[in-house]
Amino acid sequence: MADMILKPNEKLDVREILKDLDKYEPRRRGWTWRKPAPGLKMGPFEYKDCSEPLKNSVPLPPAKYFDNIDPQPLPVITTEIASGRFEDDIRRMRMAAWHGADHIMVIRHMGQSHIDGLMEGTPQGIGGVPVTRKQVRAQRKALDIIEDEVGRPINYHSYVSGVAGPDVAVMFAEEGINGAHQDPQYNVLYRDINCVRSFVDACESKKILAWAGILQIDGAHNANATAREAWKVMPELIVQHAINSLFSEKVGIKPENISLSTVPPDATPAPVLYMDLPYAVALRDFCGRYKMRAQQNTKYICSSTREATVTHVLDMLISKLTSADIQSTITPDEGRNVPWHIYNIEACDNAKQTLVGLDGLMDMVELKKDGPLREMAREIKERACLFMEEIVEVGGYFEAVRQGFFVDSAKYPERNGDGIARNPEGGVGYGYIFEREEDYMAPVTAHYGYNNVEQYGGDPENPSALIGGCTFEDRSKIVYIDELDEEDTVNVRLEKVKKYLDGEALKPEVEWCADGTILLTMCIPANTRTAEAAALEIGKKMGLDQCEVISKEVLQDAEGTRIEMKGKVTFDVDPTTLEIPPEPHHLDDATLYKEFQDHPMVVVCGTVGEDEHSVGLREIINIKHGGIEKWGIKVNYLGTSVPVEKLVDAAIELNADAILASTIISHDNIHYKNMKRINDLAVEKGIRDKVIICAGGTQVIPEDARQTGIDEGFGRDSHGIDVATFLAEEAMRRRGELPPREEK
Ligand code: Z97
Repeated sequence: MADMILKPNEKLDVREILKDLDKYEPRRRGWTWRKPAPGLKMGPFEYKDCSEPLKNSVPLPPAKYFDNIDPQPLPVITTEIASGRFEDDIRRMRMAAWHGADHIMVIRHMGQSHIDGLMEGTPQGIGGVPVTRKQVRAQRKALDIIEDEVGRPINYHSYVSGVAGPDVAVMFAEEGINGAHQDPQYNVLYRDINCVRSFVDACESKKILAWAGILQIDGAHNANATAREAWKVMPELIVQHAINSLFSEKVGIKPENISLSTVPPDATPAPVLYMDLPYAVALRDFCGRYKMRAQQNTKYICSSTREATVTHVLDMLISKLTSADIQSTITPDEGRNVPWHIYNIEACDNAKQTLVGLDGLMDMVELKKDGPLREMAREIKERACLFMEEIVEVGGYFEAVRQGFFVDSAKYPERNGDGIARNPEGGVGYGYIFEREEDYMAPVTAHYGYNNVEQYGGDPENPSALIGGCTFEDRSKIVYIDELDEEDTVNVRLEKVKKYLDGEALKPEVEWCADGTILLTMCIPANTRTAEAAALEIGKKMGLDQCEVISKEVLQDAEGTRIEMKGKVTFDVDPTTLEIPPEPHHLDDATLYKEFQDHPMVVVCGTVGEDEHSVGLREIINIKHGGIEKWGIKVNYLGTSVPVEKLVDAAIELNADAILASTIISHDNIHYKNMKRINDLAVEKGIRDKVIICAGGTQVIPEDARQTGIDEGFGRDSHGIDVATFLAEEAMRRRGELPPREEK
């Protein structure tokens, strides 16, 4: 169905995705893992536990030193997207896929759990996207195209929770969704949806997830994110994981399609590894037959991207030590509520960098079989068992919920009495559970429990045959509703930003096309309150709209504050008026090394005339900042205030291949006069054909320098690589290996 083929240098046009969406059919069902590639060789390296590489991707920044290789770690990498507009999220998905994400979670619009049916159309959301058939279909279709582009299947994911859980599950199965959160405990504890209703609905939902091969992720991480003293919830987290996993298995989901949403419960300054590693080990001891989807700690995340990144990396060390199957990436969005493109991408890169950096670790280290790790893990498991036993003792889960067992801030078996208590005879949806009639019959596939098809001459193995197949077998029965609200639709929104989509105007964006938001980082030498006010004033003076400080970090109470501030630009940029300078022409390192090895080059250089400046020339020649000696050029530095005659004589004496004259002083055009003099002297002394002559300095204009007769001039912002490239190419030209330059 994906007949659209993306070109890497062309934008993905969401309007194309929306065409014929009513006819779209998903190309597969179920979850896809990465393909392991043990012993993978890429560039100069060999990897122990990476997966098959991508066809198209953006490698990590240092890859430029290693043949641009982009090894992909073994765990699936999740990115969570929550901008509120699905059409903009699609472009973000493409960026994320290029940075290695193959599990795209769309976060639901705030409070969708309480909507008691399927939503239709494409309304705009807050805190996430309203999940609808059209939105899901458009994103799955876009991902088909994106996965073809990057060369690896991408899993698409959202939530089967809330009052309409089973309806959503059916829609997800129909639309080829690959992963979903499903955990009735989430409904009960965080959304006050009736317990019995939530568990009954979960049976139906899980049965459907099982049929569709959807990977199920639970909701236990929410206990950590909600608890007042979250480092104490480890036993409860295990209990919650266990309840949902075993329940799911009993309903029919295969253990390999059950994934736990694990989270290291602490954050530094707690000694996180010492506390969280035993927890991770304990969880695997009990739930080892399920998959582990590791999420970084979100309870304690703050607005510092640096802090969030370190937490993420420490948490990923635990993922590595305990072999997580999926690595989620959230990073600072959750901490400062800026769900921006760049943070999804940064987080994917953080995961890739960390996990590839830790490649092969477990071949060299192992977790100790005794000592504090195992003792602490054992203690956590004992507490979890006691917790579970007490649930049974009081009469079961519903009674335990009534008594507020969950999300209590004490370390079990202590209790502070501040847990979330719910009434099994109350909550949203209470009173809407009806026993099935004797002759109840639902001719549908993947139905939970009593279905009674025999009474109607049907086959219990294939109940929907009675009606010639349900929507799972016969897609023509799916009712596709395009839009309900005329105003709040994707078409209206796209029309508003048409000139930006069509490339007629440019505006910065962080989450929505042409939202105009930019981020400024500044250090204000004042305390935080003054610094914040000053930052806002700076934003106003810069002409920005809606400035808001999103992060403040004290450098020192009196000396300074680091501020990150967002604001909106109020203008467009016309791309046709942009002056885009040509890309600097540089030879690569390998070519330069080879050139100067095969054809050794000797250079004499100095600052000429009566000019004592030396810094510029030093930068051009010294290896420290990439000067020309780096590639093997032999440099003879004559010093400052060198008479031009001396430079030319030295070139003769040392049999040099090139002269480099540095010149800063420019009154009376002395710099060009000196260049002309060097050229004339070289001609007079008969070496002009042999030597390449270059001159550089802040006032040098290359064209004017060439007019003096020398070969090249280098102005402001020139570096060793510019000079080395020129010397190499000029030498090649003189040997006849390159055509002569066109203009002189
Ligand atoms: C994660 N960062 O990666 P509504 N069901 C479950 C959930 O956890 C959630 C919903 C439903 C986290 C995601 C958001 N989680 C954080 C188990 C939300 C959302 O908002 O109640 O409509 O559904 O898992």
